[in-house]
Order: sequence, then C-alpha cells, then structure tokens
Amino acid sequence: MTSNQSLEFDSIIVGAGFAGLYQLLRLRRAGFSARVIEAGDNVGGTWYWNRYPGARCDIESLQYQYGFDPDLAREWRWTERYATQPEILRYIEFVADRYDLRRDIQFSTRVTAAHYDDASARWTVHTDRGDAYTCRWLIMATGCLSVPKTPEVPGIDAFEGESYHTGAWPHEGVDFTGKRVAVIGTGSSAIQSIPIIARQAEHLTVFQRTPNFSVPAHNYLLDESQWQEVAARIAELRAEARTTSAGILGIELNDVSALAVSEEERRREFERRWAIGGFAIGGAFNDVAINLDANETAAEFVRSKIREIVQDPETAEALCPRDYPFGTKRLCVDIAYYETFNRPNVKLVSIRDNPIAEITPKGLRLQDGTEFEFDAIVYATGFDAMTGALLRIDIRGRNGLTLRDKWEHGPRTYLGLQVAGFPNMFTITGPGSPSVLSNMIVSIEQHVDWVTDCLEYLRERDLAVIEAAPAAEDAWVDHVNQVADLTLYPRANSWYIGANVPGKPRVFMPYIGGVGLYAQKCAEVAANGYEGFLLSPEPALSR
Ligand code: N01
Repeated sequence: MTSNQSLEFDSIIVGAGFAGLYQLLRLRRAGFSARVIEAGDNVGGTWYWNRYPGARCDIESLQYQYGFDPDLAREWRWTERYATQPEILRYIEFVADRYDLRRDIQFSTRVTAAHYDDASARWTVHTDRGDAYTCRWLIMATGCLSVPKTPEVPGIDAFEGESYHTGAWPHEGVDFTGKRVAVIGTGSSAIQSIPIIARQAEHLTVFQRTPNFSVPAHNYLLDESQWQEVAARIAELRAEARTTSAGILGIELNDVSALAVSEEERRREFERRWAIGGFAIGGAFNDVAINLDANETAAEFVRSKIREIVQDPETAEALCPRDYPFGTKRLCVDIAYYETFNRPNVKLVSIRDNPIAEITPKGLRLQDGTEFEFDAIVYATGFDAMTGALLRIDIRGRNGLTLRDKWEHGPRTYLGLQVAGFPNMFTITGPGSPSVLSNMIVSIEQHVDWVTDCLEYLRERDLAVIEAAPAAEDAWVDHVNQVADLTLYPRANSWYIGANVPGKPRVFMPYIGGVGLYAQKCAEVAANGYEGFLLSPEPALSR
C-alpha cells in the first residue's frame, strides 16, 4: 500500500480465497469500501498453499465453482470430474481478473491483530508490515484448514534432508526422482499425494497412525454437454444445493435402514455406489451416520474392498480402519490409493502402537528403536482446523476480551457467523456452521450473501453495530452440540473435534444439522430483523 492511500475502509476482509473474493465483490457492488488483506502473494487461499502432488478437490468440479453469475459459469470450462489444484487455482485467478478484484487486495501481508474500539464501534486491524487499518466491519475469510500442523516430535529441525508439509508446498514443485521418501500421515492429503510420490520416488515409506476410509474417485474427462448443461442452469442448481444436507447435488439418498435389507441387497447397494465413486456411498442407507450397527455394514464393505485390492494380507489388514465409525472422519476420495501398496517400492509402517520417537538428522526413529533413513520427509499431518487461523491473530473484542480467552473451552458462535463480545466481526464458514461438512463454495456463498444483506439492512436503518446476543449464542452452541451428539461423529478422534492438536479443547466444531436447515434458519433470523443479534446505532448518535 502506498502512503497516499487511506487506511480506513467500511470493511476489512481477511483472506483472498473463495470466501474473501466473493465477499469483496458483493461489498463493492453494494457500495461499501473494502480492502482484502492476504498473506500469500496471490489469490487462492487453500488452493494457493496446498500444491502437493495429486491435490484435487473431492467435490465434483461442476459443483465446486461459484454459482452467483451464470456468465462466469459459461465462460469457464472444467476439464475433469474432480478438478486438480492447478486448475482450481487458475479458475480463482480468472475470477479475480474477470471482476477486477486485485486492485482491492493487499497481498503478502499477514494480519497480526484486530482490536475493537467500543467508543467508535470500529476495528483496528494491524499487519506484519506495520500498517494499521480501521474499519466498521471485520470479515474473517481466513479458511478452515489454513494453519498447517506439524507433529510435536523432537528433532524436526535437525533433519538434514528435505522436508515439506502438504499444506505449505513449494510453488516450484518437488522432484522426488531417485529419492527415499517418507510420508507421515494418511489423511486426505496423504491419500492424494502417496500414489503420485510413489511413482516418482525410488522408495516410499508411509507412516500410518490411523487408517482412513477411502473410496475411489473414478475420475474422468468431462464432455461438452455435461459442462454446458450445468452452466446453463447454474443459478437454479445452486439454489437447489442450498436445500440439501451437504450442499452437494446428485447424491441419491436411499431412505432405508442398512439393517432392514438382506446382506445381498446391502452389498449390491454399496457396490453400485462404489462403482459411481466419490461420496455416492454416503447416501446408501439412512442410518449409517447415526446407528453403529448400520455403520459397521458400510465400514466392513470398505474393508472388504481394501482386502480385494491390496495383495499383501498384512498390509491390507493394517490399512483397514477399525476404531472409529465409517464417515466420522472426512471420507477420502482417491485415485489408486490402495493399489499403490502393491508396488514393490512402497512400504506401510503402522505407528499406532509404536509412534515416532524422534526425527533424526538422517530420518526418523520409532519408539522401539527402529531407525529409518530418508532423503525427504513429507508431513501430511493436517491442520489446526477451524479455529487455528482465527486464534493465531490477536483478536480483541469489547473491553479487551481476547478471542483466545473467549474460546478457551472451544469455539462459541451464534450461527457460526458472529461471536458475542466481538461486535461487527463476521466469520465466514466459522465454527458452528455447516462449513467443512458441506460443499464449501455453497456454504461460502450462503454466508457472504447473508453478511452482505445484513450490512445493507443496517445501513438502510442507520445502524452501525451488530453483535450476537449472549443468550442466542448459548442456545446455538447447545443446539450444535445436541445435533452432533445424535450422530456417531463425536466418536472419532478427528480434526472436527480438535483431536489432532494436543491441548485443543474437544468440541465438535462444525454444525451437522445440514446446509438446508441451516440456511433456512439464517434466512428466518434475517427476516425477523436479525433475531438473536443486538443492533445499535453509531455510538456518538446514541449518546
Ligand atoms: O489432514 P488430516 P489432511 N504422528 O488431519 C496424521 C481437507 N482436504 O491434510 O488420524 C503420526 O486429515 C494423522 O493421524 P491421526 C479435508 O477436509 C481436502 O490429510 O490423527 N501421524 C492423519 O493420518 C481433510 O479432511 C481435500 O491418527 C500423525 C494425518 O496425519 C482435511 O483437509 C484434500 C501425527 C493428518 O490427516 C485435512 O486433511 C486434502 C503424528 N504426530 C485435504 N499427527 C480435498 O480433496 C498427525 N498425524 C478437497
């Protein structure tokens, strides 16, 4: 930013991923001044940072795109059923250029602090460049999986080879040809990258603490008619997606209990959906997410597939998840993941009962003393999810209350949109909203539209402050927990409950009630004059 530019805006948006870009566009069109502050040197958010080999979206590309502009949908052509990271990044860059968004984005700048001033009802936003911006509305579009987490194992800095985290991959790419490589972790990022790394590396060792359930993508090239049909109906399809449970269309929901049909029939239904690929299997029966016995039928089906694919029985058994219900950790969608373990240059090492004790200068050592040597280590060890990006900023609300203190026992929000005590701050796809349990683009658009409509409503009525009422927040947090407890989800040690970060409070963070019900609730709240929020005029005017 040059010194002759004002640092005062109606709104500061933190992050230039899908959420930040759309929020900027909507605010600009509504006549609010806005500045986006972005740590990276380009747009893209998660798709800017996660450039590991094999990175793709596990939501089909025709649905993982903006739905707000039919012209945009007609102008962009997706090539594959599941888009690769480079293609998604090109799309986001295309969007930024098409709507001339870059001129309002401050790149290569990290927000370090944001403090609310009661007297002026404004936020001051500090950056690592020493700038201080002031704004009325602070919109956190910081992403849910944007703070990479490396394991808390001694010696990480002592390793003399190359080390990488999937969530912060070098832009120039990495060539593993002829190298002995370790991948630590077997979540979605590992499952996507392992088949590609295995084809390049001389030898690959995969260190697995918990096996994951993974289903085949059955990826294919899209033909002209598939793409054109969606482009022609994008607005209608997006509106429909907002009424579904996960913001995804085309998953046929079979409203039958898995326990009400014969074993043959059950197997046939699972097989049919396995052949479709992706999340199709999630709709096979209506009680897999809530009934442990029903769930076990899905879990055992996937295990049977693993045994079919993986030739070495011991490796196959080690790859079979057993200690959490199917689907309660993010289901992975892969391209030849299990097949990769049939390669002679790939070895699976289970570290469930024999964890990594130390990263050594040459490789790593397990607790039982077994040593390994590597040229490169890939940490596919996940993220400090949902709250990490917000809590690493020194956010202080009314009376200096820090977000860190407020969320000491886990995130508390009203509708995942606002936090009591933090007026005029909005969290796009924040904890307490469907967010990571849904098609993120659908949820992002729903939140951005809601926030923009809300700011227009306030402006029309000369209102300058909106804040979640503590009672509404309490009731919403209770509801989020109650709904989660109706399902099997809290039974898994997943990042949804913060289990992957030592010391993080164990709270089921996203709202599992479904996109449709949630969007309806948000609309009702708005229609009732922003029920559950406290609205007030400019402080000076109210005195
Ligand atoms: O991270 P993860 P991810 N020692 O947390 C292991 C989204 N995503 O980056 O399960 C040894 O799932 C850990 O083991 P455990 C998607 O929502 C989307 O893969 O904690 N191992 C686990 O195996 C996804 O869910 C796409 O026992 C350690 C792995 O590391 C989310 O991002 C693609 C360890 C981490 O798995 C996160 O996925 C990729 C330790 N100390 C990701 N610490 C799309 O397709 C951790 N692990 C859109």
